[in-house]
Amino acid sequence: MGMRAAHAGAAAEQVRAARIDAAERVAAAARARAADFVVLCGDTFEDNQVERALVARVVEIMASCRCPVYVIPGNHDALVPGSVWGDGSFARAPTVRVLRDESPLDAPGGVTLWPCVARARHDERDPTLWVRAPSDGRVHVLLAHGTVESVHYEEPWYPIARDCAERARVDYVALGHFHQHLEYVGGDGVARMAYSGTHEPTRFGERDPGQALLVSIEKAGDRPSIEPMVTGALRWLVVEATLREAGDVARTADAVRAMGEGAQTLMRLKLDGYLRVDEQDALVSLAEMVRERFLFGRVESALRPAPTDSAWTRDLPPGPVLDAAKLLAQWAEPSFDGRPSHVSAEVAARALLELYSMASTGE
Ligand SMILES: [Mn+2]
Repeated sequence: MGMRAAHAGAAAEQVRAARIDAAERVAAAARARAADFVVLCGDTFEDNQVERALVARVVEIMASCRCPVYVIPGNHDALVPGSVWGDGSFARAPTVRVLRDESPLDAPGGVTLWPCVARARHDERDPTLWVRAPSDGRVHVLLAHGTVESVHYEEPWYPIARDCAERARVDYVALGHFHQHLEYVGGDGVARMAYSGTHEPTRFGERDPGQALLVSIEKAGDRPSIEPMVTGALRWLVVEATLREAGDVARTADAVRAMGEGAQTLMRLKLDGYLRVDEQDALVSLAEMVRERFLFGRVESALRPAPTDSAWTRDLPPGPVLDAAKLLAQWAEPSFDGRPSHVSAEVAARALLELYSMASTGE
C-alpha cells in the first residue's frame, strides 16, 4: 500500500485505488470464510514514509476482518525508529497486532505464531534460524519476510532455506516479499511453505499475483490445505508480436481487440520484426487503439524497416548469399511461374526476410 505506481503513468491513481479495493476484498474473504486470524508477512506498506492518512485507512480495513490480524514488518516497512508501525491508528485497533519481537505467541484456533521481524532494508541473514517449535499438540506457524533460496528476485535479501518448515518443526511457513504466489513442497511431498503473493498485481511480468491464501490445518502435523483466493482486479498484460508478413499489423490489432474491453487492463505491447512502408498507418492506429482501449497502454517497438524492394541485395558481396537473395527475390514474386513445385511465393518471401535479417544484423 502506498505504491506511487509511476510505471503506470496517468493510471497511477487508479492503480493505487485498486490496491485499497483489493485489501477490502481480503478482509471480506476473511469474514466470509470465518478465518481464525489473518497474517500479513511484511511490506504491507511501500515504505515508512507513506502518508499517515493511508495508514489509518489500511488499519481500518484490517480491523474490518472481524478476527485478529497479525502483521510483521518487512524490508520496505522495517521496524526502525519513526517507522509506520508507530502510527497512532494501530493503538486504536485492538484486533490489529504488530509483532515486534522474536517470541512465540498464541493465536486463536490452537495456533502458536513464530514472528520474524525485519529491522532493516537489507540483511544477509536468515531471519528464521531462531525458530524450533516444540511438539506440544499445537499448530505452529512461522511468519517471515525474505527470499527463499532459488527464487530470483531483484531484492535477494533475508535468505530463507527451502527446508525451513522441517528445520523449524512448524506446520506452516507464511512468507512475504516475493509478489507471486509460490508454494514449496518438502521432502515428504507436502507444501508447508508458501508466498501468497501480493493481494493486487503490482507491475508487468508477474505470474500469479493478486491473491490471498486461505490456509486450513486441522491439527498439528496435518497436511495444510492451501486455497488461493482471487482478490486482485487489474490485469497487467504483456503481449509480444513479431511482424513478418503483410497484414501482420492488422492481425495483431485483431488479437489485441479480442482481449476484450480494457478498463481493468494495463497493456504493454512489444513489437519486433519488420514494418512495411504500406503498414505504417496501420501501426499508428494500432498504437492509438492500445492507448485508448486500456486503462494504460504502451507500445514498445523494436521494428525495423522491411525491405520494400531488393535494393538491399546490392550491398551484399558477390557469392552464395547474393545468389540466394536474387533467387529468393525472383521466387517471391507472385507472378513468377518458374518456382520449384514445393516452394510457394509466401515461403520464398519469408526466407528472403530471414536472409535480410541476417544480412542487416551482420549475422
Ligand atoms: Mn520485501
